[in-house]
Amino acid sequence: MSATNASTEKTSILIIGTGFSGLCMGVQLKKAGIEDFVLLERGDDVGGTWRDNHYPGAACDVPSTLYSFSFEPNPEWSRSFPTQPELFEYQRHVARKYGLTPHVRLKADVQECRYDEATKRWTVTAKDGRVFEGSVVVSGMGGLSNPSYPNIPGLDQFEGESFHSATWNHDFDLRGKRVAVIGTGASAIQFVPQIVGKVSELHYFQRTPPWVLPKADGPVRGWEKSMFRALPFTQKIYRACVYGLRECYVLGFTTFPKVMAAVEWLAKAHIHRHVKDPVKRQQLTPNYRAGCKRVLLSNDYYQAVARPNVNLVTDGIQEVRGKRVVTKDGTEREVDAIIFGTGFKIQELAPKGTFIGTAGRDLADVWQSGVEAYRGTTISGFPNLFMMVGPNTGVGHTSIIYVIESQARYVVDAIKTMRDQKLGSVDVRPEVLKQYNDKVQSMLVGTVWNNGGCKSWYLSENGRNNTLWPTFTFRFRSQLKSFDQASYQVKR
Ligand code: N01
Repeated sequence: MSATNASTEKTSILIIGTGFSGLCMGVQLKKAGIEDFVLLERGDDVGGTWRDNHYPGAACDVPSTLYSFSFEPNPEWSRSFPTQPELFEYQRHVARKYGLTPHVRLKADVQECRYDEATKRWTVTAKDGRVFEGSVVVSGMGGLSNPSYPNIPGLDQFEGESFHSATWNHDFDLRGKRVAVIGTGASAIQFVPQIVGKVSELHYFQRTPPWVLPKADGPVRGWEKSMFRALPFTQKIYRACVYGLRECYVLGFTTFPKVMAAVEWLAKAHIHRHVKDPVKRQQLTPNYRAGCKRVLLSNDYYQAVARPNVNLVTDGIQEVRGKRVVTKDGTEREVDAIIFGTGFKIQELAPKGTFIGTAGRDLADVWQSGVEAYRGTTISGFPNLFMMVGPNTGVGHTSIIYVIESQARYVVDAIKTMRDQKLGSVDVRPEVLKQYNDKVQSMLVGTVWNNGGCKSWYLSENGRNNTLWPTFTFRFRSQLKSFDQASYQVKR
């Protein structure tokens, strides 16, 4: 049943999210001459993850020249690795320059997308009651949109201030406060060095230490910017070199995991150089193969943890009592604030009730038996739904924007095919979906992500890797070169 009513906004293509995925889709549709689309954004500005994650020190660990759209090179990047404010501004610039702003509906927090088999259209309902209707839905919600909180008894009754890295409370003055930080992932290693000099005590709760390498970061020099401005091809060449070099890492992750021993050696030297306390050194040294979890980059992390006001706690947290965090060994630590660097609900690409396909099936239920999509983009039983950065599209070594651009090209080609051939719906064949995923899973066997001796969010609870792309990203791009209609059941 469609929830269509008089105030329903009708269009052809509904894009959910205005992060890099949504923006890229919008630009590519415009370039293809398609104007009848709407971008639904739950926030009050475009930008997605890079709008929301404004914690101190937020930056990207992929070089700026690669972490940007190929069609919109930016000669003005101030650093080799872009910071959050610059990335957010870049996204706003893209929205303005490519005329996407009139297509954006802000504060449209999507609650449900429901497919109607009779009309072959999707009805999308926002939490504030607004209704949108279109024949195609492109989900650019991404996996890093919903913060994940640890399940610790008593946490909801904590008597101090608490917030997540993705919902940072800048009004809370950390100066002189006793602070607990839970989590030691990509976000925490960026904000801990920023706050350690302000707080009086930092109790840093580490479950698994990450491998951290030095970051080859620094300001982009004036002459480099001038060169990129005057001779844009030089930035393209630079980007291609960065891309090519990073693709070589894939060999270490997939084919020769022993090569990762060199990464471990470098990371251990990094610890040795900045951490003099032998106990902390040992606590900070991982016991799994580098690459099993995302390898992190920082030039100030170990110096921060080495400071005397940092108490690195490796005992698990048992409960929170009043203002105290109690660990399993019975130690109680009183704190004024808890900051969560505990990541995102990455396995929740389709929260229950969000995508209802043919025969009223909920994608969350369909995915109970395994999160999978064809070419990371389409799912049987969910016609005309395209998922950006879907299952097995994640990358740990290069820019996700490369993946996003590859998918956008495929989706635009699918939409053009539907229009040219007057197709009402395209639904990937179940046998094609299965065959594809069997292949992807077989390629992941033996990789450092599946066998590196760690427990990471790359793997689901049953140990299946439905997060990462298993090989070179140019192979991903090549399979998404054009829409392969024969893999789909089509209805006119
Ligand atoms: O989250 P994470 P993040 N009790 O999932 C710990 C991207 N990113 O927000 O390792 C105690 O990496 C958890 O411990 P363990 C990037 O893709 C990109 O830092 O599971 N601890 C871990 O230490 C990244 O991967 C950039 O044992 C708990 C931490 O919390 C993704 O965002 C920059 C716990 C979570 O680490 C997420 O990064 C920043 C519990 N119950 C982020 N639950 C770029 O530069 C979790 N932890 C592109």
